[in-house]
Amino acid sequence: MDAKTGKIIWGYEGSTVHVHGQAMIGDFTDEYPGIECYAGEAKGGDKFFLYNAQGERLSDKNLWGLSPRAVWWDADDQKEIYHQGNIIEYDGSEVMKIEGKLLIVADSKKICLMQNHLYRMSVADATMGYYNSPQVGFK
Ligand SMILES: [Ca+2]
Repeated sequence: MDAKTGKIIWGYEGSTVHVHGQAMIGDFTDEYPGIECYAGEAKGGDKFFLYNAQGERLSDKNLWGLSPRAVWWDADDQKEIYHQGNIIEYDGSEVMKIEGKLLIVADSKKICLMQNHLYRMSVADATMGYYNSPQVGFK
């Protein structure tokens, strides 16, 4: 959607039953500029959707279930995917299985996420209803 005009730029043209509210967005690969977005159907639907920012459908497969989480894990510019206790790269390779507490020192720095207005507002929003991963206003 064009944020300035409200005009729909691209979307899924087919019918759906119930697209699950726990979709996931993030920049997972530099193969496509910008963010990718992923969602799946629940409650009798069986479709899955993975799109790039240009509206090209990259997959119709169930890649990460209905509630994957986008996370910055290894301090590079792309996010990784948290799914069922595992950190996974976009290409499906496993980064790590999460067991107990971890301390990982990054070799790059980002600003404190709570200093980013969009992220701070997303955290506030996430505490008021269905949880969705906070996003930042920068890449
Ligand atoms: Ca990308």
